[in-house]
Amino acid sequence: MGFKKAMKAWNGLPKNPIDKKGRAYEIPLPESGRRWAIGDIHGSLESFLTLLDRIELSKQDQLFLLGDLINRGPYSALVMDKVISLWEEGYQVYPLLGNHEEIFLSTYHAGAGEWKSFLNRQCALQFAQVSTKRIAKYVAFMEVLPHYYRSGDDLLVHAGFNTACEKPLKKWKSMNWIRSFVFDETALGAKRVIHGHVPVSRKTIVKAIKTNQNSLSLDSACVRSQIPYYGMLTALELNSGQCIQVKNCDTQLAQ
Ligand SMILES: [Mn+2]
Repeated sequence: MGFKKAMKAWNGLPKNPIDKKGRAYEIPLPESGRRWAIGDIHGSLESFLTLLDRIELSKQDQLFLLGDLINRGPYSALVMDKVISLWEEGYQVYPLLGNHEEIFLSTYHAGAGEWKSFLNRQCALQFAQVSTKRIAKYVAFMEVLPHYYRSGDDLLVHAGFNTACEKPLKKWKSMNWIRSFVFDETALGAKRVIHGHVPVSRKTIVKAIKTNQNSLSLDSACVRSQIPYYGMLTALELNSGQCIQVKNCDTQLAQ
């Protein structure tokens, strides 16, 4: 079976998406495992691998990745390979589409000229070094990624929800791009929103968890290690509130 077909048949996602086009899924709570969410990885492979070690991920656990797996950091292609292999090995991995995956897909489909200029960009260097077959695999993978997951009382999304409009759960574009939003339990039908996209310091994240904030960014700007209190990759366990953060440990510098 080709990769694209395999992705479509992947049984890790429930058969009935919330949205008929597969842009949103309800993920049943795990029977015994934990629910980890990790913020924007942005091509920081070594930090991601270190964090996976630290949380001791098991196949009983669920792992939500909040989007922006790629660009900026040095190892975008290898991060894609790692996430896909976790998925193929049977880990319960639930990645989201971020605005950087959205840009990757739209550029790929925009034609050879656009794609070539993307590959010339500093942030996409690693994609220029891999085969077109591997790129096609990333495209197939990204194309099935949803805009949000519902898990118990939590919503997981890359950027947030536009609660200023009437149906925030149908404003797909905002979910990838919004910079700030007002949490609204009634409009969202959830008690908490876990998102990335908006960089916050490690202290802000820890404080937000401690004070039970109902909207929470886990993007601790992993590739911005030159800024004090940034340059971390964050994992949050959604049931217990346990938060594990690792410092960026890439052996190559961010682009
Ligand atoms: Mn983003």
